[in-house]
Amino acid sequence: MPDTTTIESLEALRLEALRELESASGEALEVWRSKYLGRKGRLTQVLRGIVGMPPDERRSFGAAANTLKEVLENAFADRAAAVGPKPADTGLDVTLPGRRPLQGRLHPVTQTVRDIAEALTAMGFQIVEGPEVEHDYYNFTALNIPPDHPARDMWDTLWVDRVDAEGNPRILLRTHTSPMQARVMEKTKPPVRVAVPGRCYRYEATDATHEWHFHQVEGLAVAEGITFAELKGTLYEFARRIFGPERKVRFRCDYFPFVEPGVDMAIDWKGEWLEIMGAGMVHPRVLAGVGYDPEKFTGFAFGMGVERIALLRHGIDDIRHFAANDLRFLSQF
Ligand code: FA5
Repeated sequence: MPDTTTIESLEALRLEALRELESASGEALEVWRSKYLGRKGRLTQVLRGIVGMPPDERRSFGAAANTLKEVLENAFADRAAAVGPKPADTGLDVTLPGRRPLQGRLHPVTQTVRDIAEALTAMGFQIVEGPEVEHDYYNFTALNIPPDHPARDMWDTLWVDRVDAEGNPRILLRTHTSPMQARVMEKTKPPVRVAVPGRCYRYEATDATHEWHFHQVEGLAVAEGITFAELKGTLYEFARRIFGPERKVRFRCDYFPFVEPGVDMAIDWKGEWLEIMGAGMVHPRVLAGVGYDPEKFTGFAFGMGVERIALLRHGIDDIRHFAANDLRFLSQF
C-alpha cells in the first residue's frame, strides 16, 4: 500500500485522478466519483487518516487534502457538465420565453356596484340585500301600486309560472330594488338608512341604454324631520363622489307612485342627458303600510341603474356590451 500521508502522495493522487477523469463519461463518471470521492473513495480514506497524524503535520497536510477534495469535486462537476445529459436531452427547452398566465379581474359592473356601495357606506348607509324572486305585494302593492293601477305598466314584468287560488300570478322577478324599502321598514324601527344593491329584470326590448336584466342600488333614509333638501344634498354628494366635481348633473321632477314629490337625476352623456336614477320623498301611504307614523316620520328613497353609471364612467356607448361576455371588451377594465 503506497504511503498516503505525504504532500507528494497527495500530488500523485491528484494527477492520477484528473488524468482518469479526462476520458471518463457516462457510467464511468459515476465510477470515478465513487473511486475518489465516495464514502470508501481514496481521498476520503486519506482524510480519515489525518486524525492519527502528529499535530504539526496534521495542520498542513489537512489543509492540502481539503484543497485537493475541492479540486476534485470541481473537476468532477465541470466534466459532468461537459459530457453529462443536456437539458435538451430531457425534451425541455429552458431558453423558450414563458407564457404570461391569464389574470382574472372583477367585471366592470361588479366593480361599479362596489364603488357605489363604498360611496354610500361612507355617507352613512348600511348595505343590505334582498330576494330577486319577489312577491307582487312587495314589488308593487306595498309601494302604493295596487293591482290594476296603471303604474304597473311602467315595469313590464317577468312573472314566475305559478298562480294563487284565484288564478292570479303572484311571484315575479323583481323589476326594481324598491321592494326592499317595505321589507326593511317592516323589520326595523326608524331611524333607517340602508342601501340595497341587486339584480332586476324587465320584460322589455333592449337598446343602447336598456337591458332586460340589470343592476340597481336602492337607497332609503327614514327618521324624524328628514327633508327634501337632504335628499338633494345626498344625491349631489353621491354624484360628486362617483363622477367627480366637474360632471354636469340634471335634477328634475318625475313621477313614481311610492314617492311624493318624485324626481330623477341625469348625467351629461354624448351631448345629451342619461337618466341614472329615480328618487323622491317616501309616500306617506308607504310609511303607513309598514306601520310607521307618517305624521312623525319622513324620509327619502332613490333607485339608481348600475350599468348606466358604469357606461357613463367608462365612456361606453352600448349597455349590451356588459352581458355579452366578450373578452375583448371585458379585458379593457
Ligand atoms: C325605478 O326603478 C324606481 N324604483 C326608482 C326609485 C326608487 C324612484 C326610489 C323613487 C324612489 P326607473 O324605472 O326609472 O325607477 O329605474 C331607475 C333606474 O334604473 C333608471 O334611471 C336607470 O338608470 C335604471 N334602469 C331602468 N330600466 C333599465 C333598463 N331596462 N336597463 C338598464 N337600466 C335601467
